[in-house]
Amino acid sequence: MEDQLPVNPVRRKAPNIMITGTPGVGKSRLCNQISEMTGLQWLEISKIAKEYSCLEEFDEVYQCPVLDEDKLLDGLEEIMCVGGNIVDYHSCEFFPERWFDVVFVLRTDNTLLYDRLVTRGYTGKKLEDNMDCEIFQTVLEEAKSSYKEEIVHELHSNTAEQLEFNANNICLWIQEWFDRHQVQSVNQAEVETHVTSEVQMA
Ligand code: DAT
Repeated sequence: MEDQLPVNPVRRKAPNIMITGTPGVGKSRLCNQISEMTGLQWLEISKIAKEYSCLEEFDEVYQCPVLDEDKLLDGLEEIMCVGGNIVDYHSCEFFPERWFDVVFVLRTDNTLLYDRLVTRGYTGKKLEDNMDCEIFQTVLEEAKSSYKEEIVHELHSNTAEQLEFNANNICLWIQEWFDRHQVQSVNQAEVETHVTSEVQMA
């Protein structure tokens, strides 16, 4: 019998994780924490788009620049193939499905989110649209229709305790990924590289 090709030939050195949700739900806080705990790379898409000139003209209605998605995706392809990235963005449907091992959608209660967005300086249509986005769970629906349902997880992000709980659970998920794929975690690999170079120097 002929050898069969593996169903998923993609071999990453570490998982790629998507953290998404309406602005203000706590993506940056969570990504920062997970990145510090695991050594995985936090990709803040809004910042990267700005730094690498992936923004087109300013949208006056939505009070934000329009993203050049193709340019951004081309620029990210290589590092996403290597793996070990935590992608942080308020939308997820335009990324290639094959990039991600798991997708977490953060959710925040309306009154809390309203206060966070007002504190951030959001007003008028921008505030209203973002509140509607959370109320109608737009990002969750988008994630469910863009990725396999079994890899999409909804997480509550209302309190500091929930932030800790989510960070710890995602770190556990990452460790299990390494165990399943029988590769070292990024931190372990870093420690060993350091030790090896010291040994070679001696
Ligand atoms: P995002 O990156 O989704 O826009 P953020 O991480 O900047 O959100 O957080 C927005 C604000 O809410 C910020 O002042 C920190 C606070 N915050 C985030 N997650 C929280 C949580 N789980 N509990 C309490 N406050 C939180």
